[in-house]
Amino acid sequence: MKQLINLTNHLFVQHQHSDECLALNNVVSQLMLASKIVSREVNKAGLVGILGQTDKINCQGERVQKLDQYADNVFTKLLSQSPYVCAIGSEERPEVTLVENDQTKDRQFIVHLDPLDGSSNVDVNVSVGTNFVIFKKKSTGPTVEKSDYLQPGQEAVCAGYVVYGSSTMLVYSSGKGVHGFTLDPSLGEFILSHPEIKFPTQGKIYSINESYESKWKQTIKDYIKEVKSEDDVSGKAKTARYIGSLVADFHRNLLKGGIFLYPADKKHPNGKLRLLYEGIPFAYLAEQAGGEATNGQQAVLKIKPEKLHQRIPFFVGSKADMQRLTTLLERSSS
Ligand code: P6P
Repeated sequence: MKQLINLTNHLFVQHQHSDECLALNNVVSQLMLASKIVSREVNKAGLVGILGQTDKINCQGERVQKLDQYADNVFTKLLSQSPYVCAIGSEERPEVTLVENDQTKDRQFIVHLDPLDGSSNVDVNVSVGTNFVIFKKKSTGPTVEKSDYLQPGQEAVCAGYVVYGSSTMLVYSSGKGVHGFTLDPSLGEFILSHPEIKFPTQGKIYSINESYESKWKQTIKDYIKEVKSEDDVSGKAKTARYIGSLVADFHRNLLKGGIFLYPADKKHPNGKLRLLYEGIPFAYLAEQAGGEATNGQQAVLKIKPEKLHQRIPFFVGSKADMQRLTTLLERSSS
């Protein structure tokens, strides 16, 4: 029989069965269970009247999709049931959800997540996903401090995403490389299908919403013009791929090579994407896979978050492509 490695066992083996790994494994198991439940609903959304929008506007000022709300409830509830989670930050909630009880000494992990990234695409059957990052509580007291849930990405102990697409895949890293697991619905297990994923050092793809071109800084205009020509670092013009779902755009570029750009512009002066649960998960994976991620000035993983829903300009991709963009951005700022 072909070797079957599930995510639970993979995490154990990666961390030599350490005690901390037992606790982390429990948190990841809750994330897996929640993602299986969300996957089931996403895959039959058109049949159960869960498509479309609610009458709510979330703390981002965005219309809440029915599946956004559903996914947020499932992930928050299941993470709160872990004896090791003390706080949950969600795109759908203005404040952090504190999981208080009298055994807070065991509650050592904070989880930030976007329960359903790209959800506006669900109604048209485009892949969506769940992005997450896990931090370890640093303060020693019984309560969760702001410094515990506003840590830079370089302090993360685990990060990843689930992409609900032609198959449901969970891609994660706990600091020892990037590994992809495909959900086998007949087993209800995430089985290792993409071990040791590496970002190709340069890519044939560039991803950006070109409808905003008139709002970009000149450097971004110059870079996008360059990648469309033989002046690209690869010596060949890149092809455009942009689906409007970060998790889907990132997953494709991670496997095939390329660069994703969401710059600041006149409409989004600080960028659109959120640092804690969009920037950091993908930046953590990108660096673990040999790629890079910046906000245009510094590595995303070095940014100290000031607010839960802080937005950043976001650039992530293959090393050679990111280094070329960084050179142009540094030159324009000097
Ligand atoms: P735009 C989805 O709403 C999202 O947060 C990301 O998943 C996606 O990359 C981005 O916004 C798309 O934004 O402005 O191009 O529609």
